[in-house]
Amino acid sequence: MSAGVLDGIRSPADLRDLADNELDELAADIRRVLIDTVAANGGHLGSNLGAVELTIALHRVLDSPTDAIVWDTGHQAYAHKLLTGRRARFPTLRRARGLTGYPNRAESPHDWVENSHASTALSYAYGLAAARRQAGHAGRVVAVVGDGALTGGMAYEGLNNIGWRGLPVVVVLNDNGRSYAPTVSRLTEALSPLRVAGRRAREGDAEGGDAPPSGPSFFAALGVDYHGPLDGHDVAALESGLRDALASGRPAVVHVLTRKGRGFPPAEDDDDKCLHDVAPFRPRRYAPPARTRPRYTDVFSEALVRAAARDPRIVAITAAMPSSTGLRPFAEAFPDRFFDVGIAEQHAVTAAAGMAMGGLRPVVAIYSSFLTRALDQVNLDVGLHRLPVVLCVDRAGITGPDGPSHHGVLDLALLGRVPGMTVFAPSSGADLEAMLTEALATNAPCALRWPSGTARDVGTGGAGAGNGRLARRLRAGRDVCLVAAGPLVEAADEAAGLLEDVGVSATVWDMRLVKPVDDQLVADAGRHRLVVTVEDGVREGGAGARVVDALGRSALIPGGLGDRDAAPPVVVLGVPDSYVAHGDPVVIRSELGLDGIGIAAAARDGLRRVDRQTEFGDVSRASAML
Ligand SMILES: Cc1ncc(C[n+]2csc(CCOP(=O)(O)OP(=O)(O)O)c2C)c(N)n1
Repeated sequence: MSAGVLDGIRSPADLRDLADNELDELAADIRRVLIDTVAANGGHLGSNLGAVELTIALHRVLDSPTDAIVWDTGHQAYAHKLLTGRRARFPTLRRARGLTGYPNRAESPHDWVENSHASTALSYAYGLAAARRQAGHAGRVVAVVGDGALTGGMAYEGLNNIGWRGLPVVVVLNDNGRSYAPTVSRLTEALSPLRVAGRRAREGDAEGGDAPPSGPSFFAALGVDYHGPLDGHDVAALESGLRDALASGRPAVVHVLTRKGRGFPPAEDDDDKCLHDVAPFRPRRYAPPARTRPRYTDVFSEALVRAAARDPRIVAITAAMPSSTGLRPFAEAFPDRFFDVGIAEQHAVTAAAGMAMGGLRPVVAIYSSFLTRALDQVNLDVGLHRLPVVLCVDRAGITGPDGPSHHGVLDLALLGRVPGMTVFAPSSGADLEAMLTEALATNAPCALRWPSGTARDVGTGGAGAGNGRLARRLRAGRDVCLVAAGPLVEAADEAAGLLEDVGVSATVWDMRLVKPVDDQLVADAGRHRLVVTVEDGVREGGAGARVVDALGRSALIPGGLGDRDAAPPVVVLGVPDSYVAHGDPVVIRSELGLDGIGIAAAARDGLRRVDRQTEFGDVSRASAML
């Protein structure tokens, strides 16, 4: 796919000599490449289409990378990639070993930050500007933040500090009125009264109230100048506004109005999320992916609505992701019991604690990767107070093309550290509903975590699902005990089949609860020559580590291990202690040995080593984690 003016841009310096008509052509070229590439690979579409002119203007005014551009979240930096020497590799976007979906320091010196969690850019910019001031470095620092990301507490913490120290950071506020859904913010409403009037009229003025205080005075009070609002699709206007702000040498906000999805009608018209992020599609005729089988998210969505119809105390909270977390049907059925709090996970969790204190039964629907930001709140505000908050953790495990910051691999290890927290890991849709019912009936903190994708179907009538707080034995064998959590139960069952083919008899347990571990499971695992645990989270401190601990403790109880006098060795399979790159989740799991073949191979290898130990030494010496 060739793209006229864009193909001539090797670095930002090539942008400076373009005539006005060429700039228009360049913007059109970029949009074409964005649509075609995201259609092929999936990715962030609406946000990138809206930031094309802004990116061109930034790179014409600034001298990157001497001047630092820090993209908040980084999901909107595709045009930045195209203009900073990555045009040729762009078709590999989000593919294994290809370009990443966010800025990435290994890819380019123009990229500073690669964490892709929202609301951090102002803090990075503050730090960079402080370091540059100390070093006498003349490079300027610009943070580009969306109105959505500006709802996160860290953004305000950074802004407060930038103003207080008078650091010459320019904060470009890319205001398209949306996070995924319309942004929950009186501040950006105050800055964009016209846009807000339109939205309120469309929505029947659902959340009215007095006129909010004026935005510029808010910034002035913090010691930050305000420039704008500027038309975010007019390169000349943007350049002039940016130059003014940079020339002042003062902390400044440059307020830019953009349209999310600009130039692609299906994105502009998508009320749900302006095609913020999409799976691959046919570029000429966009259609949402057809789903035949329900995902875990869909099962949760329906189960929660059913539970809420029975219990009026149930309320649901999202941190700016109502549709992606499956809360849209709840919001429609119970608008007064639904809370979008903005991109503010910490606030979401503590707000849930407050609601539970007030007698409600809050459910926080959140992605695994974003929950970890609120761990202190989970530990102290929910855990210490023993409050009945239910954390419903989606996109757990290896998620795939979004890379290291989006894999949900820490939740089991971290949630397990919170005293009094029950942690459920459903391995099927039916079990998810059973666990949600159990969690909502528990007068203490609970978490359920599940992966993205289709829910395993174990039939109707509950025959294939577990109940209460019991683990479930799927197969009874003699040689090795496979203990699996959540989605890896299916892989463990497959491994047992492969082992049977080579004459190894395997037991398979579905843990169901990662915390507390069911005593029956521990007692049964203890009678095998080898235990292999499997989870799609970090090996260290996760579900497997809990099984090791439980086996070790039961070995100290007389008769705790039946007729064995030492706990069997345990192989703990999971995600290693490193950041896992982006790629196809099925391939990543297989590379990590977390599929049927990998589990079977680990079990055979473990058994061989145990047998060698038994032959040449004391079997009890094998009782460590292999
Ligand atoms: C801490 C955190 N929570 C949630 C997300 C998921 N997320 C990615 S982009 C986004 C919306 C961002 O809105 P905005 O900053 O206005 O950028 P836009 O896409 O509208 O340009 C959200 C909620 C995230 N990246 N980080």
